[in-house]
Amino acid sequence: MVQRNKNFAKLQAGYLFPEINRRKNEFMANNPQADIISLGIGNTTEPLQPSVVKALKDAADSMATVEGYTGYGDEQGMTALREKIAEKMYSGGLVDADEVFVSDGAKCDTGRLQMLFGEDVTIAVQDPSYPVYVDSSVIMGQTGEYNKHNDQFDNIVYMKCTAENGFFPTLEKADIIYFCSPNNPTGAVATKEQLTQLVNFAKQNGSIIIFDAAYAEFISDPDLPKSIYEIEGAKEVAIEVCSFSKPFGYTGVRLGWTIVPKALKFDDGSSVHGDWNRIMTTIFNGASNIIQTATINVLNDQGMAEMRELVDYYMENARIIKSALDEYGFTTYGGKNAPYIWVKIESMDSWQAFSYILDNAHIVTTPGAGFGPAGEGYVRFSAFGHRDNVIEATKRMAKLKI
Ligand code: PGU
Repeated sequence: MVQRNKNFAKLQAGYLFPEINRRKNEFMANNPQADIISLGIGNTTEPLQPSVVKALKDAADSMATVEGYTGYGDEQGMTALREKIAEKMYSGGLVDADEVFVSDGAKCDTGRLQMLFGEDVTIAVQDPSYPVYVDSSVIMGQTGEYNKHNDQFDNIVYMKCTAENGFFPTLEKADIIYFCSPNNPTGAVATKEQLTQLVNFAKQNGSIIIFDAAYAEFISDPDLPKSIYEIEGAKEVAIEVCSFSKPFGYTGVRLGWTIVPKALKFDDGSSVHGDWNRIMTTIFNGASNIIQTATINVLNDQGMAEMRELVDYYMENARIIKSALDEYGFTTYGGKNAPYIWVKIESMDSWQAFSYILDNAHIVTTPGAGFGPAGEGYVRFSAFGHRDNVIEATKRMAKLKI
């Protein structure tokens, strides 16, 4: 018999979102008449925009011809797409095209990044944070055991992000620092000063930052940084993971990218870019050529304008949810330059609040504790629903007595 990867035994329960789905399905089985509204997982619901659909059809048609057919492509992504991403998603020459590695999404790259560092590094996460950072580092073997008394793994530094510190943590030493802005789940967006502090801290301590910018396009305030590379010196200390999932509605289409700057080095002077290239060429065979070709053809003024429409639609949902919850007396955070609303719950713990809201309003949310110990006492509302459902949900929220 083959020995199980011992790190799996350290993981607690299943991955957060399937676990929520399981509880939702259980509720539906017991309450078949209930009309459930999901404001839980951040999963897009609006159809693809017209230019995207046309570009996808054209790309598929092209594959039907001998001249247009392509098979395996460059593992790093099509050159034209890498150039377009550098040009359209990073203004002012912040990144070079050959620093852009196209992928099948930010989650997948976050997992693959574990391979870049191996099991001997220490990691720090914002607490609460997107659960993939902690779970994937547990699987890689970077952590010790889970401690029930504080809901923390040994060998992970949890940097608390609370209302008291404006959701920007006291920075703590670790080899790898995960940082997500706009933040999932708190909806907080780090200012230029805060990111400067982060970059300087990483420089002083020889850390590498993994900056998750999956929600960058949801920032409308021009003073807030969309990319870590807007901060001077960031290219020597940071990798940025990003995605078309949320702004283009590509959650099921699958396309993202990671920026690995050429200036980023390991302690022996070797190139992080070189090793990432080695990982991608060895275990990744490129994102779908149809999706890549289509996206090259929508990264223009028309396509970007349609992307803005989609983002504005979800941000109007966020405004509606936040203002309803505020009106009903809840303390809420986020929802302004981020598609998540982080809601304080005083009277019960966050899994109890999840069940209470599901039972009484038939709305699925995400319990804050699922994002880490400092998420206890909160629930997350996602703005990625259909407008009618969002409005109906806000009416039902009036009944919530928590
Ligand atoms: N990074 C962050 C911070 C995210 O919140 C998500 C999705 C991703 C990356 C995934 O990006 P892809 O490019 O689509 O891979 N978070 C959602 C969905 C749950 C999940 O497991 O990804 C959420 O509800 O938090």
